[in-house]
Amino acid sequence: MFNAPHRRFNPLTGEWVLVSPHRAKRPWQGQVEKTPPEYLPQYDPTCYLCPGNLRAGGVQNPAYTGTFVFDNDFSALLPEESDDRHESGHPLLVSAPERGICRVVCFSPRHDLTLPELEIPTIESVLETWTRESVDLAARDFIRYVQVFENKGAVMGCSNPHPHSQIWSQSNVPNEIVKELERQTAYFAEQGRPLLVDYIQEEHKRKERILAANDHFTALMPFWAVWPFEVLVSAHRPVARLSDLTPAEVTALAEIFKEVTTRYDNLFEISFPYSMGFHQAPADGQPHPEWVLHAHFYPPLLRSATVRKFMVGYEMLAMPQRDITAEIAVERLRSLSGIHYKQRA
Ligand code: H2U
Ligand code: ZN
Repeated sequence: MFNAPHRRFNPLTGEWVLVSPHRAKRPWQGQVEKTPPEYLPQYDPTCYLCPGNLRAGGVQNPAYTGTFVFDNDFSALLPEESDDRHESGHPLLVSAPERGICRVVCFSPRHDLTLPELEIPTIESVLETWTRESVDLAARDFIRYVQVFENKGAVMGCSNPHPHSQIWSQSNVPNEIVKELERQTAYFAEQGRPLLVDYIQEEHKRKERILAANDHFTALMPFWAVWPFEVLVSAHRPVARLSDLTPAEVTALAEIFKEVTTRYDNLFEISFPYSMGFHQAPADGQPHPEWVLHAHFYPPLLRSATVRKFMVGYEMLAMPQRDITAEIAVERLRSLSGIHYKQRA
């Protein structure tokens, strides 16, 4: 049991988090306000993402029945090479061109069903769609990295409740992946084993931070978690990319996703907001034996459906900080039912 202020090291990024457990001695007392349940229709005629509807850019969606993928109408990146070059001539004014392709992936035609409410085969089809799109994008000669992610909930800036995710692929490896690549490469060179394979094995020995596990995947609250209910979902073997998963691993991953997101929703009996995304090895055609496919879930909520953690003040200026330890927070999630609250009602 950690009782005193301390730092924890994130071996994936090389960064530290400050933990202040003494500030959270009785973290779960006091009023926990319940928010009224949100009712969404199965089909919403005003939704940009529902089948058959017009999107914001004026394109009509097909009457899709499974997952549905389209190029983002407002892409942050563009595939065309540009001659808009800026050579400042000064080492303190550096820019570089960036090309890419952004897509949107709807999970299903149903406007009202989020990941935990989908059946396992439907979650598998979402995973298969992310995989197929990742392969398709990685095959472009100018793409070096494919980021699959879901922004869920208005509090995370998600623009539409229709369950969907995004894929941004780009010509350079982005910051977080650069850090993880450096750290995993260095660990593999020193130890001869992938960092996350060792980490997951160690966590299974200690059993303090495991949330859910099956033969192929583990969901846990990492020792170095920053967000109150942060979860890491990791493969058990060095799978470099989504496309390296076997069919059994896809099913196992779908089951873990359903379990993690069900417990999240059950925590405050709301559709739990988060940003979630996969970290795959860069799309550089290399084998990457050091890399272990994983997903990070970063939920913003702290104490209730309405009390969120803000990364402000000391955290913006110095380093991330948390009160409640990962060990206590994961116990909260572990103690919840594995059956979604809407299915129990
Ligand atoms: P959010 O995860 O932020 O809700 O993203 C939804 C994306 O969908 C956003 O990037 C795109 C937005 O550009 N979009 C379209 O491409 N067409 C639309 O008609 C609506 C939203
Ligand atoms: Zn919809």
